[in-house]
Amino acid sequence: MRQSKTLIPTMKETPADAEAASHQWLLRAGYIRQNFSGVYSFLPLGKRVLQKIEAIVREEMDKIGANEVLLPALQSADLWRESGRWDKMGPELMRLNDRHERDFVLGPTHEEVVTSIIRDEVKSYKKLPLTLYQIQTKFRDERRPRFGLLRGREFIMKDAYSIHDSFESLDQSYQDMYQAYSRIFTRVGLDFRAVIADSGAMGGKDTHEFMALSKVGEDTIAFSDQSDYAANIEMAEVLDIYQQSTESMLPLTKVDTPNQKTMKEVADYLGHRLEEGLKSLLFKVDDRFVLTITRGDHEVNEIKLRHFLQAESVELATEQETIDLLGAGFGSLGPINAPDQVEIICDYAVRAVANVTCGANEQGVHYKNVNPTRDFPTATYADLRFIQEGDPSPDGRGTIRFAEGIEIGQVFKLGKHYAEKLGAQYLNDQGKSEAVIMGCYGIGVSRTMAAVVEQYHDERGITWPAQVAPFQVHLLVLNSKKDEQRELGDKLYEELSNAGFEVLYDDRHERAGVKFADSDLIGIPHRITVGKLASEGIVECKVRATGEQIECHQSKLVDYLSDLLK
Ligand code: 9G3
Repeated sequence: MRQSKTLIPTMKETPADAEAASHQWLLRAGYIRQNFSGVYSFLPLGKRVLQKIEAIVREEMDKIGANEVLLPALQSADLWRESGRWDKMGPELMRLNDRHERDFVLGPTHEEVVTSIIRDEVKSYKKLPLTLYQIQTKFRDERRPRFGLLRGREFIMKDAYSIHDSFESLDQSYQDMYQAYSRIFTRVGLDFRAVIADSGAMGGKDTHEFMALSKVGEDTIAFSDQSDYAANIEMAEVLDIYQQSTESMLPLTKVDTPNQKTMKEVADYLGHRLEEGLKSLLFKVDDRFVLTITRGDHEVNEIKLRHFLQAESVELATEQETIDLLGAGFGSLGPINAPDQVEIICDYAVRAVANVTCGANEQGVHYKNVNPTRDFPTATYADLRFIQEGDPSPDGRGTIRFAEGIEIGQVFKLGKHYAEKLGAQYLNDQGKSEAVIMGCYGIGVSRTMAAVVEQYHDERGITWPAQVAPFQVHLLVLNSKKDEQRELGDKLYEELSNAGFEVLYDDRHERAGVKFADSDLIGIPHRITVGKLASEGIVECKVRATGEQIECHQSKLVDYLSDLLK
């Protein structure tokens, strides 16, 4: 491609509202442009990178027997009414009407569409297992689109759906997809982890998220420093291996703690460490109230609470509900003499403490010398707290560390959820009608492109790994007014292209400084510069990522590049 004939609008300055590195560089290097909040255009270089990533995805999907399809972005609301998600989803679901005032959605995902196709076209176990995938635009009306392609309102996803007549068959596809995802993200050049995750509203039990490590990631990963254990912090399990206190139990005593609201204030007022106090939070879980008790230095993990209670919804009770039920506000809650209808659930760490403090369910009054097994013996115990750095890894090997990650992929075991909702039945080998079993698997393709830039850039611009770079070679002629330079440039452009290299040719009438700066921004792995030594047939070859450069005679160029790129 000749730069004089394409569109690569580089920018000298960093756009003010671009915080994430990938957002800044993709804008400055002319890969994308924002149309409006959360919606982007991919310009020629951006489109080429997308195609490289999509090609790797397609190769790996086809290798595991997935069949590519293209499903409509425009989906009938009727399907979403059948699945129950028309009412369940909030403002994130893009809805619209056609000229006949019929309801539609712009697809944020395609479980309903796929299940409706299977319902109509797959009636026998002989057709199973079957995996379909597409690479297609998705629409989600994010409340706060941010970080450019990392969280857009219109983005490109590869979404796959596997259909089975048994859970063993689903497990096989899940493993196949899991391995294919590992190959894809490795080939794309990302430093990533597959982490145990929460299936959220999707139902089903097993799910893993693929996380590209990056400071700008919105997810926190808990991983072991001595094994391959890794989990989204929402799911990371905490072992019940606490040292039981040997203190003898002291008599329960009430103490006044006027105007002490937070755990810290109470601990300081009563002169004890944070972990020598108990934190009580009242939750509304589906239609009942639950009081959770954790050590003062731990945080309740609501996802774990929801899983433990197998509940649909978990939310903190309002202060008014708390006062009405327990007789005190947030700062003075406790498990002692709580009303019988309030279920008390403690994190495992609570069972090991002795002579601690907790609220007395009277405003500004606390208990001290609280001993859980004596003072609230009916409590149940569970793994309720968020894991913390330094905790032992749940697999018993190593210690937990945290890292930020960008979720670039997710694999789910859906089970029969959608088939039952939409009536996708098949006849099994006994002639009995059964609901199909499904798995679903997503990769954020445009988000992956941004994740690569997050991991591959320096202070001058992008440093693409060769396998997803928009071109392999950036050919610069420094002074196109000089015949010998322009002629050698044209000759090399033709020669390298004929040799099968993807070449971006900077044939513009621009100063050398502009060309070098743009080349650093754009980040193509290998730069060939035709300059003063053109008359001797000598060009400069520079590796963008490392800065190393050599002079090379034009006759050796194809071999030099072949060694580097093939
Ligand atoms: C919606 C809206 C947003 C959503 C969903 C539905 C996320 C929704 C989860 C999934 C699950 C898998 C297939 C590919 C892999 C991920 N955000 N999810 O279902 F209506 Cl507005 O999309 N789908």
